[in-house]
Amino acid sequence: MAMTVPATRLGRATLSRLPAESRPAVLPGEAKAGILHLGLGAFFRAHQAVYIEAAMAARGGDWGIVAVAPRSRDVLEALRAQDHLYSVVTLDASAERTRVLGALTGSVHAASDPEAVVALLADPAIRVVTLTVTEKAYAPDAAVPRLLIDGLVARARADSGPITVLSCDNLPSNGVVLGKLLAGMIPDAQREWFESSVRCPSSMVDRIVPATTAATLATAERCLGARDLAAVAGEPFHQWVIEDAFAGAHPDWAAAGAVLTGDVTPWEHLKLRALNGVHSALAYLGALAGCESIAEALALPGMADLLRRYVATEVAASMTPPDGVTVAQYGDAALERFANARLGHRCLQVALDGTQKLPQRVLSVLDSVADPALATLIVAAWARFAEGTGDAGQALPLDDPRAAEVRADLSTEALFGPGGVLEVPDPAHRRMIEAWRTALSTHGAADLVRTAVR
Ligand code: CS2
Repeated sequence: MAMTVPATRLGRATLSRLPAESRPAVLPGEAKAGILHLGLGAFFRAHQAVYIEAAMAARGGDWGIVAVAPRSRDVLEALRAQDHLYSVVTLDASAERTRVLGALTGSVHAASDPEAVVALLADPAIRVVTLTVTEKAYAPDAAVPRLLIDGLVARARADSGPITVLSCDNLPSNGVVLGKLLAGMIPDAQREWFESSVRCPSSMVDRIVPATTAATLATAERCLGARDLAAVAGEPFHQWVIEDAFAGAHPDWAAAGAVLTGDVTPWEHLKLRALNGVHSALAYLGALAGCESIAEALALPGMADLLRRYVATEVAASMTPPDGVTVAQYGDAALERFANARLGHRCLQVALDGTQKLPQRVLSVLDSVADPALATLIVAAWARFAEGTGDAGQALPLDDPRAAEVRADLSTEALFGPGGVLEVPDPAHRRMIEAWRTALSTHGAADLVRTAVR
């Protein structure tokens, strides 16, 4: 009788049996902790952790990462059972590679053990904090800023030295936003210390990292010969542009391929508008048309032309790109990345939290060009999506922190008028949104996309 032998779990004990190309660049225990990361999601594991490991491999330094899971325990438990080892599957259009990362040195569950996070922030060995906590966490009443403040107060009292707090979320001027938020919350007694010892550089992060699925875990297991329940998958492309404004020591990120610059703003605008905004367009129009994935949405007849037109005209007119970069070319490269069908990136994943994403991704364009013919279509697609059913009557979940307000009154005036959930100040623009909503309801997204750009 055939018996299936359960695969060994990834861990220190299995490292020597991994294929050579899958072994970590830094072995567990080789580096001591120097970074605290808040937000243990897939994006952090496939992006910042990879850069930090590469920086240590190239230049050494004690930059091991203690990762903090704010709420959910699943990934944390999986990592603990694997000596904090996990792998990144890189999904090329034609191949897949899997490599184990050795950058994590520990983990903390913030919801049940906030004191441990505070103690780490007060530890002089920790000199950098990185954050991936999503757009909605940048509010004074959110848990993470509160925790950061408690930790910074403890650090000031312990006189543990300067610290850099580096946001890696998709917000424009993310460092400025975070710095202002923390400055507004820091008690008077620690204000002077805060001003001299804490820096919040801005940064632009980029890598498409879809949610881990059973297929991701199966690929990792096939490549490693061991089971990894914390595996993540991402596209080959990755980029990190970091403002060169640190409080003290930090990893040699440039040695890992990151770009350090005096001003991240043009990179942030470019990425948020020409990549993320287009991503959101694909998510809403695609979901309405019944597409599962972003790659499928991009393959709808007329879609690529429409998005190319949008980037080359409206996005390009809304901003000045970084030196040496053309908005249209950057947009074309983004479309090529979205066409990677192996990613299986679900429209509904990108559609999450629209009220938190659209301002910087699309309203920023809509508000700064003379004729936002297509920016208004993207906003209309979101509103049509928020109505809750697609073109074939399929249910579309509105997963958004402001879902209740949105659903309370879905009229264009309520959503986008004065005091609306997403304000569009110009009444003429609101009329354009309304006209697109009518067209979307009448023809359906697929037909509209096919004929919108001629
Ligand atoms: C996406 C981003 O889910 C989304 O909203 O647009 O996560 C996108 O994949 C990354 O920003 C790419 O760097």
